[in-house]
Amino acid sequence: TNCILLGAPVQDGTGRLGCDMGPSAFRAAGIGEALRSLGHGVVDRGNVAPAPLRPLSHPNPAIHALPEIVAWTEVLSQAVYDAGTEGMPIVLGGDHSLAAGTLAGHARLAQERGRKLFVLWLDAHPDMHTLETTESGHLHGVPMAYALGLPGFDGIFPPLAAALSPERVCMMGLRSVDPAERQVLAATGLRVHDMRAIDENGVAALLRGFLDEVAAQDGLLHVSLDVDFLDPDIAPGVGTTVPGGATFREAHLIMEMLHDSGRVASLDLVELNPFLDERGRTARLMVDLTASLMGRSVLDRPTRSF
Ligand code: DIR
Ligand code: MN
Ligand code: MN
Ligand code: MN
Repeated sequence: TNCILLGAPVQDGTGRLGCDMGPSAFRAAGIGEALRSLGHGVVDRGNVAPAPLRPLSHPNPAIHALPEIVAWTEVLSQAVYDAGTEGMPIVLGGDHSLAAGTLAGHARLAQERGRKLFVLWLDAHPDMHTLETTESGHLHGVPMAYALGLPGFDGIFPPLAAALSPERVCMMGLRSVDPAERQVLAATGLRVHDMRAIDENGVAALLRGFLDEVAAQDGLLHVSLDVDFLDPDIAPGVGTTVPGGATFREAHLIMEMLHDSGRVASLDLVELNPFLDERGRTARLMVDLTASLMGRSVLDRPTRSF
């Protein structure tokens, strides 16, 4: 695979500083070497530069940094689109608001190829607020609502080539859902596997159901990995830790199964805050998970056909 690394030092979508150091930390933790050692081509395009700001406002007074996040959305949508025409975009975040841009870019790529875009969202949070419902006003809480084409983004965020279909989205790891998000999740009917579902069924059975569907529809799969999907004991380097997250082996198993599926077209690594990390430990874990996704395995084993 021709891996194209794009740094996205976005931090205005959260309530604290530090995510802008994420791309550097992923590089220092050896993401490029890890991919090369697996036989992949790696091109590091450096960090994407933010677009100029336009004045923008919204009646919801809680919202922070709307012009900044809209500008990132525009520039990242184009950068991911360009990278996707040449290889597999791997975006080094940056907070999760960057997914507004990457999902817009992937939607355009999939649309032009006549393929169906599927999204695996690995996160403690659904990030499903609209601009009207967000109470924190942190725009890392809205990218999924935007990508699904929920109302209220028109004329503020860039138009989508195609809205994501809810039945092509699978969320795993949820354990912090705001009331407004809970309503929307129930109404739109995406596949949602909270931590209780993982406890009861295990990640393998849940993920297999989704991957079977991706294969049946010959889909392109985008993976969005938020650091807070992981348990804070193994991944402390994030501003929004929530207890009771995915374990080391649950996370690696998901990545190993994703590799075997052969369906992953793009990856976002988000919410790493190196200022909160313990000597690069969370950055290294995210790099190791990426390596599992890209083919690192303990033993050779026959690939299950999905
Ligand atoms: C909360 C927390 N739902 C909010 N969101 C996220 O601010 O809207 N934390 N995404 O990582
Ligand atoms: Mn998130
Ligand atoms: Mn999160
Ligand atoms: Mn927040």
